[in-house]
Amino acid sequence: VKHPLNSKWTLWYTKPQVNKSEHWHDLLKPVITFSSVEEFWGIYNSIPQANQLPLKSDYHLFKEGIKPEWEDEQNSKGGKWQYAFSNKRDSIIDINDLWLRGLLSVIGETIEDDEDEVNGIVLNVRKQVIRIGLWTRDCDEAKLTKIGERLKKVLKLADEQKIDFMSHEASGKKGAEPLITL
Ligand code: M7G
Repeated sequence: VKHPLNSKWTLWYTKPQVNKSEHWHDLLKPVITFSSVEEFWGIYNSIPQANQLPLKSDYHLFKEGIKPEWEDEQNSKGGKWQYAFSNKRDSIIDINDLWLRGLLSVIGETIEDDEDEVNGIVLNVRKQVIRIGLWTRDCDEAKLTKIGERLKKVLKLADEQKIDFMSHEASGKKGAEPLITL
């Protein structure tokens, strides 16, 4: 028996850039699409854990049909709630556990009510930081605040561990300030 998910989800992977001639679009590839709880666990158990990923790589889990790119028309008016874990400051945080809780909240669609506002979730593995970003469809402040509050609970963040929301449009600009901080 398979337990169907409400939506189909595609896992994407960005491999690290080895030389400057490789572009974003060459490095980002869909891995697999799934639509049940059992398929999710099968995939989760057969891919590298968050803490096993190489530096400069990303995981992206997005609704089927939405590319994990700003340019996708379902992302272009939205943005992301993001938390950046510093390897030094947050060394006690279990990133595997955190990423798994993020994944489950997205495929279970428990972060939002019936709003279809969450497009996907992203893990960026970088030298100094690991970032988790929850991508939304719009920049509606009332909806975003609710989503951000739930994300903090899902990630078990303390009050002083701040998450920022930035629209994709603003992210591209130098010195842009987050729209909301929670
Ligand atoms: P990043 O992975 O968000 O942060 O973006 P990083 O600087 O810590 O690695 C790295 C680079 O990847 C950006 O400067 C872009 O060149 C490229 N990139 C990332 N994203 C999410 C996109 C995207 O959605 N579209 C395009 N065209 N390029 C992107």
